[in-house]
Amino acid sequence: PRCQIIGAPVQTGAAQPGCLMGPAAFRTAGLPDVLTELGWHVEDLGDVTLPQIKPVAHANPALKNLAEMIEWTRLLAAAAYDAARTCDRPIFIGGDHSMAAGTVSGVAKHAAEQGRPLFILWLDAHPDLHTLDSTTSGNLHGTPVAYYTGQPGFDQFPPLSAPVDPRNICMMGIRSVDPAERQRINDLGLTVHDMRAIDEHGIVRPLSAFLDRVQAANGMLHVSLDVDFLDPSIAPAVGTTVPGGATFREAHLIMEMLHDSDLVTSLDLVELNPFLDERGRTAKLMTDLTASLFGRSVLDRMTRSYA
Ligand code: DIR
Ligand code: MN
Ligand code: MN
Ligand code: MN
Repeated sequence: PRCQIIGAPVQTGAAQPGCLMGPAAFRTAGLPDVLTELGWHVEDLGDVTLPQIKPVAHANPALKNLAEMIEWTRLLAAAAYDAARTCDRPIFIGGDHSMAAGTVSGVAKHAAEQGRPLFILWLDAHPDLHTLDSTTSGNLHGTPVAYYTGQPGFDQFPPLSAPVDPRNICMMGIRSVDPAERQRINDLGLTVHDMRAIDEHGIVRPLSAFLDRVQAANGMLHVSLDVDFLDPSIAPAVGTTVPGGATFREAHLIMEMLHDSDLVTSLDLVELNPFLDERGRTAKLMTDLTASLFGRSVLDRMTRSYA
């Protein structure tokens, strides 16, 4: 199988700088070599770079770096579309989560051309469901899900060729939701397993149910892994830590089940801020989680254990 790695040094969507260094940290942690050792043919396409751009005006005075997000979305959507057509499973190494406006809309275009529905597994403390009008922080990493599902108000952005159906989105790990996002979750019908639900039911049953839906629909599956999905005690290198996140084993089990399912067609690794890390600890954990998704296991397993 073939995998392409695309660096997205985006940090204009986050409140504090540092995600710019994310792609370099993933490479330093050995991500390409780890995947090669697992039998993948890996091609590192390097980093996408942003040209000089002019500011873009908006009625919401809180918005920060709107022009940058618009241009990143354009560039990353094109790169993601090409990668999804060319290889079996592109990995987009970030970069803050605003980059998912581009990566998801790009792979969505490819899925639509294949006549297959795109499903999203969003692993995050936050639903990132603000529109440009509802965000009060103005940090645009809180908005990609609203963009790629086609919510109103993104007229200055590249037009979506294939909006993602909100009912095909499953979120896990959620524990910080703003009022406007809470309302939108109810209105749009996303599946959201907050940390309360994971405490009560674990991750196996909800994830199996979602993977069964993807399989039954012959869907493509994009996984978007935000560092803050993980508990800050094991993953400190993120600007928006929220206590009570996923444990080491919960996170690995999700990745192992995703591998067993063989359904994943693209992956985002986002919000790593190496400036906040402890000797590469978070970069290494994110790399190890990716290895689990790409087939690293303790023993040979003869059966798919998630079903
Ligand atoms: C908060 C935090 N909901 C905001 N968002 C995110 O600023 O909109 N943090 N995505 O990672
Ligand atoms: Mn493909
Ligand atoms: Mn996020
Ligand atoms: Mn988050």
